[in-house]
Amino acid sequence: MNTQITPATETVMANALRVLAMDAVQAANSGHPGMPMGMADAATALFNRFLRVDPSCPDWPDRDRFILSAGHGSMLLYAIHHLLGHADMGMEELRRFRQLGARTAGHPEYGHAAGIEVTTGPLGQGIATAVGMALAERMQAARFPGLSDHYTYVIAGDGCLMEGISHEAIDMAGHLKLGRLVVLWDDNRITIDGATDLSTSTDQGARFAASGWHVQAVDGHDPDAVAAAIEAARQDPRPSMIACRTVIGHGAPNKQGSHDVHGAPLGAEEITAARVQLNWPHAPFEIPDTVYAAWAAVAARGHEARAAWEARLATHPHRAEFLSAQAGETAALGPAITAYKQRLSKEAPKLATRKASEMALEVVNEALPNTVGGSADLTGSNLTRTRGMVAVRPGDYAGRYVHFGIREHGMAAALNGIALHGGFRPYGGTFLAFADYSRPAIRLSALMGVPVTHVMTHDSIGLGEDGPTHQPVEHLASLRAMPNLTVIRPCDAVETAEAWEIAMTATRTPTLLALSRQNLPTFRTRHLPENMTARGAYVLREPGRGRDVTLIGTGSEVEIAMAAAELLAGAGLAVAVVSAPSFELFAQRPAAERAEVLGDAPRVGVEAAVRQGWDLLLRDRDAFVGMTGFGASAPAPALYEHFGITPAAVAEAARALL
Ligand SMILES: Cc1ncc(C[n+]2csc(CCOP(=O)(O)OP(=O)(O)O)c2C)c(N)n1
Ligand SMILES: [Mg+2]
Repeated sequence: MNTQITPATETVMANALRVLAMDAVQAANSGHPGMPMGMADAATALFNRFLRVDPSCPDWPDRDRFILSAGHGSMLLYAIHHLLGHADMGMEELRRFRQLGARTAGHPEYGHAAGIEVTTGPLGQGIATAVGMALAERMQAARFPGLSDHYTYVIAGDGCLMEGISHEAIDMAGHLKLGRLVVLWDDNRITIDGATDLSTSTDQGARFAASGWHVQAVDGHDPDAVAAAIEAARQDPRPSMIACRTVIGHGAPNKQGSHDVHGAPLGAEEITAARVQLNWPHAPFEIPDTVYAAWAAVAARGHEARAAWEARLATHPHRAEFLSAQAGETAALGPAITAYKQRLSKEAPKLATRKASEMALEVVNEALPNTVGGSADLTGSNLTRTRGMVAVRPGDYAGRYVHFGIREHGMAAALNGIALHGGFRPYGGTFLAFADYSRPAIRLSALMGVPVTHVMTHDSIGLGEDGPTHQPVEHLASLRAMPNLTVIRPCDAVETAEAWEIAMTATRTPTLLALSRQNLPTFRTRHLPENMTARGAYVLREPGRGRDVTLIGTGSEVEIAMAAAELLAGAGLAVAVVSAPSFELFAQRPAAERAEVLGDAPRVGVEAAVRQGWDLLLRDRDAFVGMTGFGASAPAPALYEHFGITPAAVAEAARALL
């Protein structure tokens, strides 16, 4: 940097963001110029006066987090990163906005470029993920005093605040008193269809205040006012919402203030007019050195903050534990799980896999000090809280168990935020039927490759009397359809332990455990040190000689397949039973192994769910015993009889194939 250059004023710094956004959208002939142009002043005040980030080390643990919840305004983030000097965000990337292979995807994508803290775009996800980040910050501060002292800043739009998930997030953050969470609301009163009064009359300030937030309202184009509000927000012990009254597309003289600037290029004529209005004589993608100098000063301040933090870390008494948690160290887990499996195989307990999950979690939480658990108000059903797990409370974050409340979607997003923050390995529970309530956040964890664990109990009609509202039927199929999500439905306590080992050692994949309410015998009575569940499917019962038929089950229906095998064996048939806890893991195995496990003989699949997705395991000529519609309210054994998911039915289906 040429130190002779007098850095530009904040207004000019903000105008650089505006111009880059409108020029990149124009070049791409697609994108959203309105939000970046409207929030450029507030974002500049935030970065210039507060945000501590270091582009030379974008992932240092104590950096402030900046979440662009209004992900359609991605050019705001890319322009900031470019001006801050991020090595991977050169001007070429801005020129290639929205093109194949560019880091500048339509919406910010975690992992595509440094400093993108979370993938956003589905409105409301960012603010809800930020709640998890702000919680993780406090939890880390409680464990490592002096090493965690950062803020989580969010820019959210009208859309983020209209989405239902925002209610769960705001409620949770207010209750937990996450005072280092600061939300700048882009109060431009415009969405795609037009003015917000077309569709909402909510007093957002009153809504946030009712949930225990500190609320302010400012002119979003007055940097001093925005800065003063941020300063007050930082001092207040409550989470803060600052309503920044802005004009969407500010700087485009003929289009600003209208929904026309939300998501379409301004057009050459309007861009020329905006350049005049903003007093910006420079060509597209040309930034004066004075502007770079001003933004470089922001980066330099962050660099200093990081150096000071590194010095604190170097002499911190818990440096090793901090780094181990940060690295997601899991070396202690393998031996602990193996020893536990050995005990299980010997004792062969008859347990619901949700109970087996609790027992496995005892081992996991003992071996891994950085796990954080929770449930959406179903702790006693999901069995997610192990002995000695202290609850996180408002203002006291030393615990490791979170009462997420009846907020499945907010919980799933917060789990993403805790994992993205770093230092923790989070899991959370609910009923499998309510996975749909969490689904958009599960999808984002899969898209981002964030290893959170979803503990989903009551995984079939086997839950019984609560009836079809609570009985998942299509959920396994729909979750298996999601790329990069490992769904595991273990059949007994040993597979459940193996499933937890897989979940807790995953690095780029979320895991969903589907667990039974009803008791199941232990089938894996011969101890195998290998994690067989990691194979996805394997032969549980050998046929003894050349197979006549292969029965394939998952979870609680492995018991049914095993009983059917005995019936058929009694009639002189050679029957193999394959346990298939995870279709995704099986699909990743070599073709030869898959062929050997499945064999050439006729196959019958059995699962108390719809058949969709079973084509990985079954051919057209094979049979399936399962569900074709919704369940019913009755004791579980009566339901299995009623829906014909029984050993006799499976044996009959097999005989019909022979
Ligand atoms: C969950 C979800 N629903 C719908 C959309 C499509 N969408 C993108 S931006 C937008 C309007 C958002 O309005 P606002 O947050 O006020 O943004 P502004 O127009 O002010 O930039 C909509 C409906 C989306 N991205 N995510
Ligand atoms: Mg808006």
